[in-house]
Amino acid sequence: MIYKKIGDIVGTDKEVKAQNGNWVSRRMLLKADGMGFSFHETIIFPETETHIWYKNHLEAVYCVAGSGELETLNDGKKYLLEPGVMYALNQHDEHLLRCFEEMRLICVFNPALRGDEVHDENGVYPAYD
Ligand code: 9YT
Repeated sequence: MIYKKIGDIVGTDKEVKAQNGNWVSRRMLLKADGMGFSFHETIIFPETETHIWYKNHLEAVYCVAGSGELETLNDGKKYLLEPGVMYALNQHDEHLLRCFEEMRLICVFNPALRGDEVHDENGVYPAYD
């Protein structure tokens, strides 16, 4: 049984900050936990735009607070992000994530992240598996 509180993560090496300052990710379950996925709380800061392209991962995201917009780059479609919305990047969709009001997102990655990943210049996390 694994039991954690967000306060156990904040301020540790499992709280990872984006190099561009756009987000902070609190990684509550990681590869080492052996669940087959990782589970994060991500805070996205207002008035930011982040280029993301998870070529090596699938990600599902559930918005619990704040507001923003996701634009998929292959077709220019825009999706409103607000509490109660879930999106899944089932086709490794390259996108822009814009934040209007600070967002609190619950994110799941398959395969699980190792824990130290930050986006490269193309918004990609490396494949360690
Ligand atoms: C929504 C999203 O992918 N934001 C970037 C951070 C990522 N969720 C993470 O590493 O937790």
